[in-house]
Amino acid sequence: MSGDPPASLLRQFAAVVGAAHVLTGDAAAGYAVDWTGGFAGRTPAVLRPSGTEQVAALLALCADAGVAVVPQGGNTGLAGGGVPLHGEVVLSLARLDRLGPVDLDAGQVSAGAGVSLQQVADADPGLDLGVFIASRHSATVGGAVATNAGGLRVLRYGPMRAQLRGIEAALSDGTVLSHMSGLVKDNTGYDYPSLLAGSEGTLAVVTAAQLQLVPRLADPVTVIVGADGPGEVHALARRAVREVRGLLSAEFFTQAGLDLLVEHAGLTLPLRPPTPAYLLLEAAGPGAAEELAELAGDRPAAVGTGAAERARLWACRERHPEAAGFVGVPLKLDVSVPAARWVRLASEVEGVVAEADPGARVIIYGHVADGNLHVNVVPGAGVAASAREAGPAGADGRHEDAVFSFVASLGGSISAEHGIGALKARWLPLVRSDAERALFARLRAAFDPAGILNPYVLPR
Ligand code: 2HG
Ligand code: ZN
Repeated sequence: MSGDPPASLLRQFAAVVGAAHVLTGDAAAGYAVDWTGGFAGRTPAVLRPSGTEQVAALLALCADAGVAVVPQGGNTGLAGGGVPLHGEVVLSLARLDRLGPVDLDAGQVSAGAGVSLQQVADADPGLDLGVFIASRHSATVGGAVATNAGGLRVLRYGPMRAQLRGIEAALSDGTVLSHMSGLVKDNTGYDYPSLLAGSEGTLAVVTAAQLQLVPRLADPVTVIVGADGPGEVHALARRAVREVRGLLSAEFFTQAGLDLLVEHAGLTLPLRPPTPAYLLLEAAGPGAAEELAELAGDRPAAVGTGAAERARLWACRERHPEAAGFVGVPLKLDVSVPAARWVRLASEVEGVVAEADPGARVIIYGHVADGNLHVNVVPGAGVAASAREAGPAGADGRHEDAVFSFVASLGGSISAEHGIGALKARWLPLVRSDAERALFARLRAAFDPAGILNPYVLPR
């Protein structure tokens, strides 16, 4: 169907969720833009179901009417996959907020799609969620599964997919799939929970997940070590992975990002004098402090043990996603390469962007032990002006062309964590073959024959 859904369909939606939970006009506007301001669309209606059956019923109505749907969780995504850029109906999962009792035998909990990651982490004082991301207070279970969120502890616990022990989801024809058994070992057929992780709302709508929790670690130690550049950061991180037994995080950032945060967000420098690059390491357990100190050697370092001091150090890294936003609307490119090529990526990417747009500002940071680099680009003045009209996240594609081609030449991925979304669909052929994309399309047709689920995310 083209155009907005007719009033009769809106009435049918209201009959499922109640009129108060079909938002239109100004009440819907906040759901049509992401927090960076880089993705702004419009939606004729936001639907706010309170349970899985309602989700399924709404999807069936949309499928019958041929109305496209964008599922939305905490709206903290960074690739535009949760924003109605083509006038889709928004299906907000925020009210699916039931957090089950913790199963202490299994160390697991079931959580509705709308439960925040922080609520899962707080479910039991002795347990924690292995996925730890800066947006954890707003980001929700459904969105984190759908995008296979990564974050700051992937080197230790893996991404969201690795925490999944079961899933409940609704297909676009109104079928509810539920496999929430929590079994660690379960070879009874296709692992579709794993397939839904990272599917970006294109196969089914995740309504709940059974999540494995991890032991809560007492007294982590955080260290920021100063380094002369990506080469030293990478060498130190590689040693840390081998030598620091309780390592949880190995994060990279540079003075360029820090300068913006000091100027605009009131952060204080972790080290004086400043150094060109930084490695933040966090570890817990016996010997953590000694092993981190040994690793830092006589390099400049700041150590945090108490909560306040650790938070101060972490802010230097965790607030980096905001840094480029102080000088413009950033393109958020999120790439990874094989470990041995990370130093080339981190050292050369700025030059690669400059060739495409000499006026661009580039801020890099990321998860060095995962081969992951976040490249935040604020296009140069001339480019930015045309950008706003040109579409989501600005610019005309030259920055993506440059960075993604470089990454592909290094054998890397154009999305390490955030997904393909609306931002990167056209560059997927750089990293996925015709045969792979044809398989994606067949999977998609099998799950969503009506073609209504996030139709503009990942090419069909
Ligand atoms: C992070 O690692 C997130 O901080 C966000 O993945 C990265 O905003 C970004 O580009
Ligand atoms: Zn990240």
